[in-house]
Amino acid sequence: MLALHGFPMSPNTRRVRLALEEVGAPYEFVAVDLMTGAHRSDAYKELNPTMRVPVLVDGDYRLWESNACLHYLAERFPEKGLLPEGARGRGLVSQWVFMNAAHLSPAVAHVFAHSIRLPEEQRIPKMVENGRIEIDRCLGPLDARLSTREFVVDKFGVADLSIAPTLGYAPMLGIDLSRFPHVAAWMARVQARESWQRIYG
Ligand SMILES: N[C@@H](CCC(=O)N[C@@H](CS)C(=O)NCC(=O)O)C(=O)O
Repeated sequence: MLALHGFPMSPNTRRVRLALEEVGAPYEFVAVDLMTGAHRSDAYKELNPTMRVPVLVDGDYRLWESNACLHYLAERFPEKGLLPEGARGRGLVSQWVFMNAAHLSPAVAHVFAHSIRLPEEQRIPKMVENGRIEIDRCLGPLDARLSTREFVVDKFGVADLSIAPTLGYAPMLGIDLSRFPHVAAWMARVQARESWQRIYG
C-alpha cells in the first residue's frame, strides 16, 4: 500500500494527498509533526534527507518533492488521465508546475512566514512586499491562461493539483483573488471536487 508522510496543514503535503484522492488508491497517511521537529529525527531523515514534508512511499520506493510525487502518481495510474498525451501538453504541464515550484509557491511561503508564522521581531516587511509583487507576476499570466479554458492544461490534472494548494490559504494571507477573476473561478471549480472536500473539508 502507498503511504504519505506529511504535516496535515502543509500545502505541499495536501498537494500529494489531493492527487492520492484523485487516483483513488488506498494509502496510509503518517503525520509528521513539524511543530515538535519530527522531520529532523534520524528516522525521518532516512525517508527524506532534506528534512521536509511530504514523502511518498510505494513499497521499497521513496519519493520527496511534492511536484515529483504528482508526476509519479499520474504515471503510476495512467488510466486516471492526470497528464495529457503528447510532448506539447506535457511541456505545458511542466511549464506551469515549474512556475509554481520556482516562483509562486516560494513567494506565498515568504508572505506566510513574514506576516504570520515567524515571531514579530523576525519578520521582514520587504519580504512580504516582494512576495506580493511576485505573486501578482505569476497570477496575471495564470488568469489569462484560464480565461479560455476550465483547467490549466485542458483537462483537470497535474498542473491544477500543483497550483491550487499553493493558493489554498490565499484569503488568510490577504491575496485577493477577485483581482484575478479567472483564477478565482478555477479555484472554485477545483475546490468543488470531491478530493478537495475530503482533504480541506
Ligand atoms: N519543494 C518542497 C517543499 C517542501 C516544504 O518546504 N515543506 C514544508 C512544509 S509545507 C516543510 O517541510 N517545512 C519544514 C522545514 O523546512 O523545516 C516540496 O514541494 O515538497
